[in-house]
Amino acid sequence: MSKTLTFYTHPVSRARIARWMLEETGLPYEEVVLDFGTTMKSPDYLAINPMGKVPAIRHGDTVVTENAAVCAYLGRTGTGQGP
Ligand SMILES: N[C@@H](CCC(=O)N[C@@H](CS)C(=O)NCC(=O)O)C(=O)O
Repeated sequence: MSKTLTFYTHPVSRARIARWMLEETGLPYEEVVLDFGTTMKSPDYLAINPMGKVPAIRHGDTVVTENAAVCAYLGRTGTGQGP
């Protein structure tokens, strides 16, 4: 069974870099849109990214934050070289 890939984002943010990589991989993903200062700082989201920033992704039990790390992770995963 494939792992669920969730993308935490805001449309007007640097998370568009991670979205570009998501689209490049072609992997199916779910999107969660967060608002600055409210849901981005909620306890639920801070449990995913303690910085309270976007982007972040969750892939199964793996959470990755920071655009560079997200792109590197997706680059490996999208080509079958990742976990
Ligand atoms: N170094 C991080 C920067 C992430 C970042 O600063 N994201 C902004 C949006 S462009 C954010 O979530 N800001 C929310 C806040 O600071 O409260 C990355 O490249 O992913």
